Amino acid sequence: MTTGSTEQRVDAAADGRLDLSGEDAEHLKHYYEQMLLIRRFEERAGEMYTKAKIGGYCHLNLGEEATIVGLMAALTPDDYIFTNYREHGYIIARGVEPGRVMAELFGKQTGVSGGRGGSMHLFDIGAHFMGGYAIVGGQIPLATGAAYALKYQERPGVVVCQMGDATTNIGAWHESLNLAALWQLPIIYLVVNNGYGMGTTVEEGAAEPELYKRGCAFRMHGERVDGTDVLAMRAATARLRERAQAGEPSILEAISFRFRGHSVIDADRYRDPEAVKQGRSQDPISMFATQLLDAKVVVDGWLKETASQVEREVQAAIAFADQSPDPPIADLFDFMYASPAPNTPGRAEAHAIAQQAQGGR
Ligand SMILES: Cc1ncc(C[n+]2csc(CCOP(=O)(O)OP(=O)(O)O)c2C)c(N)n1
Ligand SMILES: [Mg+2]
Repeated sequence: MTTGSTEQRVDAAADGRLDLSGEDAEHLKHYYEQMLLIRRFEERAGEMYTKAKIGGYCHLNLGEEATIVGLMAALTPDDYIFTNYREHGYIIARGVEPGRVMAELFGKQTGVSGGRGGSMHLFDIGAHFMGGYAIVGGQIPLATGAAYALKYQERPGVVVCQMGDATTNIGAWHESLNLAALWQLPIIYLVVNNGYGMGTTVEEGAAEPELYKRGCAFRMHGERVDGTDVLAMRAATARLRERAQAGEPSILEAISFRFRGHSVIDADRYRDPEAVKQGRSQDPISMFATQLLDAKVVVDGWLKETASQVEREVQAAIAFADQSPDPPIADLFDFMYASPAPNTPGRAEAHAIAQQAQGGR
């Protein structure tokens, strides 16, 4: 049931021999803008972390822009998305304002999760963006349950459950795939293979390192796609989305490259600098720019203008986050439980606790 046929597409894209005839120029330009927006957003997020504007953990999508934008281009508003903690780009490409995302990273009240989640817990119900999970594999049973709900309630749409390569070694992955296949759920398991789970390579961690084949125990279809090629990614997602709608869940393995360390504080000493240089040279954004120029979809001036417009947009997102208020102390214990629990401190106690923490000031 698994297929290796997509490996041919990887080669074709790597050669840059992509056929753009029949493509809508406005769509192509939009993909480029979105990828650049994610790139600049992430670069600036890394910078804001070093300025201590962002606390906690922070993982960037640098190098994964084409995977994200290609994925979103093939989804509809009915679809639901669950991701791991490396998710800033996904929620932006899903249409949520970058300012609300940056504000969440800053822990501000105007953030998508009210400043309570931070980098790893982005959420927006209107966009059907269901998070942002810090526990490796935590999203997989939930996404599978959501796919079950869609089917049970006879609602339209499919679920995309994104994760990293190393996450396919977690027990919840195998349990969830079993049920998804058994119950013919409308779900795509997107595995972003960036070669590493922190400092451990795929080959060191997975007995079957060709991850798209790992569904064979459940007779689940799997495909591998070049995650640096936005159009190949869009096509693969569209194909597997159709299958999902017909009750055939699948695995989509996107081969990708992590431009920096695992998180913003990882010095990345375990990777060969030459391999990193080589990986970065396959930059999905500049490769797409070359394709657009070659096909005369855009001219140099448009690329420059787009670059400045994106800079401005990210700068505005930072300004918005900076100027936004912190969440009020009185709300500190809100949303801890879905319904009132006797041991939940109230607003007065929240104030007292906060004052005590601040040394009685
Ligand atoms: C259950 C659990 N175990 C360990 C960790 C620590 N941890 C955080 S990210 C990570 C690696 C995951 O790698 P991968 O799935 O390839 O995703 P990537 O970070 O490469 O996108 C680990 C082990 C965790 N967060 N949760
Ligand atoms: Mg990984």
